[in-house]
Amino acid sequence: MSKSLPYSVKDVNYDNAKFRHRSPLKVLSQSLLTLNTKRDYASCSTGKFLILILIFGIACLMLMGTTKSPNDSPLNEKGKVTFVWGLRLGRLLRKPPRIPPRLSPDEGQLKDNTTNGPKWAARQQSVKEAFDYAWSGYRKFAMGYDELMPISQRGVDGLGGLGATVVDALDTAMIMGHGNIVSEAGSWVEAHLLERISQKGQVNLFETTIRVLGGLLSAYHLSGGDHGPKPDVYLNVAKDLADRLLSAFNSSPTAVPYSDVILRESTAHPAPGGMSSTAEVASVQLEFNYLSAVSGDPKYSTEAMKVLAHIKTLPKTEGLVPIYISPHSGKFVGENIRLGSRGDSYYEYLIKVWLQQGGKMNGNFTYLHDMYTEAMKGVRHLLVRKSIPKGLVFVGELPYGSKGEFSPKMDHLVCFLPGTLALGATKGLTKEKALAENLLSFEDLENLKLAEDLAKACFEMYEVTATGLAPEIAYFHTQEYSEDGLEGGNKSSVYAKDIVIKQADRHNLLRPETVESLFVLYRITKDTKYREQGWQIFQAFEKHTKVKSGGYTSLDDVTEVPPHRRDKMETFFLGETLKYLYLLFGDDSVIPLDKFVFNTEAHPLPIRNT
Ligand code: DMJ
Repeated sequence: MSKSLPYSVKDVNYDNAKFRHRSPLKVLSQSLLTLNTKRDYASCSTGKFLILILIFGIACLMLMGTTKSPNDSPLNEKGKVTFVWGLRLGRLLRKPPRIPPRLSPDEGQLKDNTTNGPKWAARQQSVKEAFDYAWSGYRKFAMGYDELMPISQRGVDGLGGLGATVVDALDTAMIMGHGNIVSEAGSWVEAHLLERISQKGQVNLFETTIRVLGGLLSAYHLSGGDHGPKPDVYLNVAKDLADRLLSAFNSSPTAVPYSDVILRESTAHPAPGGMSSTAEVASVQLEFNYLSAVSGDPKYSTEAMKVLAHIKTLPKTEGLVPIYISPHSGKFVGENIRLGSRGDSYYEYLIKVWLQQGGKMNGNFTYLHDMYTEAMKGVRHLLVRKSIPKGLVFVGELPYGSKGEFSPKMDHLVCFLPGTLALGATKGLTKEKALAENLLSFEDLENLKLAEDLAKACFEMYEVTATGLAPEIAYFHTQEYSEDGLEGGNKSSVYAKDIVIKQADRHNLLRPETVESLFVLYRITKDTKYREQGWQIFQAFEKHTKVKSGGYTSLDDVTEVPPHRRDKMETFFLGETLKYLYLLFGDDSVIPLDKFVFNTEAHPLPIRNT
């Protein structure tokens, strides 16, 4: 058993800076510095002295637990930019330091024979070992590269060269209580990342934000500094990175950022073709908001939230939006509507940003909840169908808009949706509690039902194949659409005829979306079938993707055994897939869903305490 980290499984309403002791005098002097009055401190006039007394009084009140103004939010209903999380007073708003409990999640679970039991503790331990195996392979052959190529036993920089696997894996290691990996990854960040950021060229705004910035911020929040560097190291790197990423917003003539940033120059430009992806521009807000909250600088949140406020004003199809948007005109481009690639996390962030900002307790973000509710209605009306012959509920696409033909194509990426729907329905509470407290509207119940139905289709995408692993894309047989001879290879599957897998779509990239949804649905419904399904998927990963010399690999074709292997371990296998599996088999009090939101790369960020 690894030594536990100073990570709290219960005490989640803190930012890690809160457990670094600061005396009231230091707090006051820091605030004076912030307000640029420190130079007058010794020789102030009576008037200035009274102002200082007043400031001191306010600071004391804040430190005694004064709540934050719900108006301190980046965009109010009228779209006026203000500020998130009470940031005008910056760090003054932090509560006094508290030492969190030091029990690691798995230690807690092994002792717990009631809710979880030794069976799940042992399975969780297997996931932890898999993470160790994945990390060791990466460290051995690819340390400092973005990704491991496990078959060729070398590294590759597919994401701009910021050591993306290191940062993506860091908070997973913290959550698992893997002290040695936290030390290795953390030390690498401290020694190399700032320099890399200042030297590297082109990166994608979205990928860098969700993986690297999100990973750093989550590490900052979760770390107590016992292993690896002090938490402020993560925050300082995050700020430097975000300052450069801001050029994507500042260079664009509209609220829609450019997609690519040249880090060393702090300049940005559009993607080839000029368009940005809707999901990309609308899935950076959780990270930029949290950075503003902890840095005390509103600029990150202000820029990022302008995107959502702008999208609010654009015409939509029953809440659904095309997958491309132009940074030049600020308008959507084309009519292609889908919840798979380029569309997915737009919908995810609508509800998660609303939750992050306090949900119902914070009226300034009601527009996000409204946009989400309308979009999910649109999904149920325009995109949900049933397959034949066995009636799996799936979400298809509208490549030519609502007047064009429906396509029964579903990317594996869409499998984030069951989890998001369930989370949006109960706001992270268990279904039992939400029902008992009468908190579920008609819409919530509909969405919860759809979540469970869709999770079944996602799981069956694994179950129908010979390897037990899902393809990247599946088509569903319907009255209008059928194609023979394209089955997954598991003849005993009841749904073998319902799911069509085309030759070009048979790869598996170790993606997390289905296990992500199984995790959320298990937390919310407490139905153990979701755990059993997750375990089945984990075993298939172990059987078919584990590489002898170290690490795990993507596959070329999930419908044949043994599957032909690709040569890449994606960063999200450590950042997301193994994290969600670990949490699925563990205690509910670890990263509780009513206290944290996971960014779209599974980096947990705390919900604003309203
Ligand atoms: C991750 O980088 C994120 O989850 C993103 O939103 C979608 N794709 C991958 C994982 O599949």
